Amino acid sequence: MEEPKIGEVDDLTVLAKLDEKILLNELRVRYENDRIYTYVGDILVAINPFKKLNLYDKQYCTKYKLSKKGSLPPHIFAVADATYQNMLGYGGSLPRNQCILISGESGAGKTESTKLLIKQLIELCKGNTQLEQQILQVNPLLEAFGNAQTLMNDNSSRFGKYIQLKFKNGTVTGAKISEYLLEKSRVVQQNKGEENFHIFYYMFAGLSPEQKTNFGLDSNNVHRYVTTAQSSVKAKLASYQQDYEELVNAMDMVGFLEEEQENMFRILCGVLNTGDITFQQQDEDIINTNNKALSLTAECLGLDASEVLDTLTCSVAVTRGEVVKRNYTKSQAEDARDALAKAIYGRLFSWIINKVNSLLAPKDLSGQTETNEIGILDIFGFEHFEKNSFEQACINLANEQLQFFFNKHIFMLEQEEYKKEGVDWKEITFVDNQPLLDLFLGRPIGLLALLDEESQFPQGSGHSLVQKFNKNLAGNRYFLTAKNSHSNNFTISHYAGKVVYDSSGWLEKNRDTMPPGLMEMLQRSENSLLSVIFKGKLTRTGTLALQGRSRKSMKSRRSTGRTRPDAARLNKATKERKLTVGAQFKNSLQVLMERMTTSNPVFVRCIKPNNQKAPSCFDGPYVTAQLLYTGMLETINIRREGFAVRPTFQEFVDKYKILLVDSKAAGDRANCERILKKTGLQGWHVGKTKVFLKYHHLDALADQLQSVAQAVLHLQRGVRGFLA
Ligand code: AOV
Ligand code: MG
Repeated sequence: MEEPKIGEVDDLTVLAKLDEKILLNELRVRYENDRIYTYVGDILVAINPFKKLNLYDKQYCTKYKLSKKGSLPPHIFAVADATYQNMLGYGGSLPRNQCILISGESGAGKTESTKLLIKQLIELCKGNTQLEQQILQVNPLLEAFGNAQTLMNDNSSRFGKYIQLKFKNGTVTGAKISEYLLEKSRVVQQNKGEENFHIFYYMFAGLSPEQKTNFGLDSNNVHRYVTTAQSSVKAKLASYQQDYEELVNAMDMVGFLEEEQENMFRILCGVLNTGDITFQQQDEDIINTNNKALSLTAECLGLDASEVLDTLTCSVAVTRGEVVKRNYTKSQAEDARDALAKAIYGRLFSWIINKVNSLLAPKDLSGQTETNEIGILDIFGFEHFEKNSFEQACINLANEQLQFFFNKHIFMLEQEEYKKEGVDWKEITFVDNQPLLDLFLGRPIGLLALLDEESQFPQGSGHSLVQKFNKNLAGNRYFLTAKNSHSNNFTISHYAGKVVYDSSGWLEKNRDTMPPGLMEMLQRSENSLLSVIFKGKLTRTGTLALQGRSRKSMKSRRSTGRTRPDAARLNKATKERKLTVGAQFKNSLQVLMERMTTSNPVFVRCIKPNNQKAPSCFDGPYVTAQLLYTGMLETINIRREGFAVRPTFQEFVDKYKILLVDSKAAGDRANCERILKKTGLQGWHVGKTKVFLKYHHLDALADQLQSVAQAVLHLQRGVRGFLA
C-alpha cells in the first residue's frame, strides 16, 4: 500500500508512525494548504487561520448536512452534524444529551468555533422560526458587553459561557445561557495595550449626538475608564459604528424593549461618568473635584448627586444604637467609586443574560415527547500576561478543570473499562493534572480556601496573603515561592505552563463587597432598570436572581423618597455575609462538571499557530508546546489503539442484525461475534458485556447496512414487478 503524502491524512489516528515531529509536520502542511481542521478519531483539532477562509458559506452548510463523517474533509460543521444526529438518538448507546467542549488558549478560536457550531446546528434543524433568528443574534449581543481587546486576542471573551440549545423532535425550542465570572475589574482599569469592553467604543461611535449630550458622553470619548489612544479609536470609528448597528439590531431581534435599551445606554454612560469623579483630601474631609462628572453620574443613574457623594466619601456605621459617620481617605473614596462602577456593570451584564434566558426559554413543555439538549462550552482560554491577577487565576483554574475532564473521559474512564471488560490492553499514560485541582480547590489547604480565610481579616493584604500561601503550600511541587521574600509574587506550574501571579488586590476582588449604603441607594434609583437589577439576589453560583418578573417590576416605577436607610437596615446589611467570588466560581464550575458528566462529551481542540495574531504563520515550537501540554500524542495513541465506540451486546445486535438477515437474533455475545466476522472487519474486540469498535468501523458498518438495505429494496421492487 502506498503511504499517503504529508498533510493528506484527515484523521491522524491512521498514521502508521507517530512522534512529535511527524505530528507537527502533518499539521503544518495541512495549515499551509488552508486545511485548518484535522480529526483525531472523534476529536476535532482546529488551527486558527487568522484570516477569512471560504469554508463556511451555504454550499458548505448543505454539504455537511446528514453527511457521513469519513466522506468529507474534517470540518467544524461535521461536528455539529454528528452531535445533532447523536441528540436525535442515532448514536446508539450514547446519551442523547450532548455537550461540546471547546478548549484552547486565549485567541485559539473557541468563540469563533462556538458561533460556527450554533450557525450549523440552526441550519440542521431549520424551521425558519423567529426563535432560530433570535438564537443567532445572542452572540453578537453578549460579545459587545462581555468581550474586549487584550494582548492575546482582539476579541477576547472576558467571561465564560455555556449555551444550552433545547430540542424537541429535532426542532429547537429554546436556549439557555450560563455565565461564568465576568472580569468586572476591566471596567475601571485595563492593562497597557488593552481595552475596556467593546460596548463603550460602540456607544461612542453609534449613539446620536443628542443621546450623547443627554447621557453626558464626551464627544471625544475622553473618559478615565477608556484609555485607548484617540487615534486608534478614530481609525476604527466606521467599524465600531457598524458594530453598534449590529448590536441594536440584535437587541431588537432578541426582544429587548426600546425603553430597556435606552436605560442600558444611560446606565453605561453613568458608569463612564462615575470614573471621572475625582477626589482630593482637604483637612478632615474628602472633596469632589469634578462636579460636572458627579452631576452627570447622578443624572444618568437616576440618583441624587449629594447622596452619591456621601456614599462615596464616608461610611455610616451603627454602634450601640448610635449612628457614627466616618470619613474615607482619598484612596478609599476612589475604591468606593470604582466598586460602584464595577457593581453596576456586573449586575447589568447578569441582567442581560437573565433577560436573554427569559426571552429564549422553551415556551411549551407540556407535550409528550422528551426534550434533549446540545450544550456548548466556550470559556476564557488559558492566559499568562506579564502581570497576572485573581482573574487569571480563576480563568486558568477553569482551563485546568476542563483539561482534567478531558483526561478523565479520554484516558481514565476508557482504560478502566478495558480492564473491566477484559480487553487485552497496553496502558497509555498521560499527564494527570489532578494535583493542580487539589492545589486550587483543596480544603482546608488550597489556594481558594486560604484566600477565603485571609479575606475574612479586615487587615489582610496582598502581602499577608502571599505569606499565607508560602507558609502552607511551600511543599507543593506545583507552587513556587518568589525568591524575594518581600515580593507579592508566586508561581504556579499549570498544565499549560508556568504563570507568575501577583497577589495584590486579590482579597478585595475575592470579597467583592460594596461600600455600605451603595446597594440601598441603587435600589432606590429613578432609572427603573438600575433599581430592578439591584433588587435581585445573587445565587450561590453568583448569577442574578431577579425578584418576580422583570418586565412587571420595570413598569412599576416607584421611588420611596431619598432618605438614608435607617440604622437597623444598615446594620443588617453589614452583617449579612455573602459568598466570596472564589467560592461562587468554585460552585459554578462544580455545577458545570455535573452537567457535563451526564451528557455525551464532544471535544474540539483549538490550536493557536502563532502569538502575533498573524495569518499564514506557523510557529513550530509554539504549536508543539500546545500539542504537548494538551496531550495530543497520547490522545492520538489512545484513539488509534483504543475503541472509541462501545455498544452493549443488545445495542449492537439490535442495530446490525439485519447483516445476519436474522431479525430475531438475540442480543448476546455469540451473535455479536457472528455479525462482526461476517463483516470481514479487523481490529474489533468483544468484551464481557460490550462490543469494542474503532471509530472507523462505524463508517464501514454503515456502508454494509446501506448495501443490505438497498439489496432488500431491490428485491422488494423485483417481487412487486413480478407480481404486477
Ligand atoms: P478564543 O475565544 O479562543 O479566545 P476567538 O474565537 O475569539 O478566540 O478567536 C480569535 C480571533 O481569531 C478571532 O477574532 C478571529 O479573528 C480569528 N479566528 C478564529 N477562528 C477563526 C476562523 N475559523 N476563521 C477565521 N478567523 C478565525 V479567549 O475568548 O481570548 O480565550 O478569552
Ligand atoms: Mg473567546
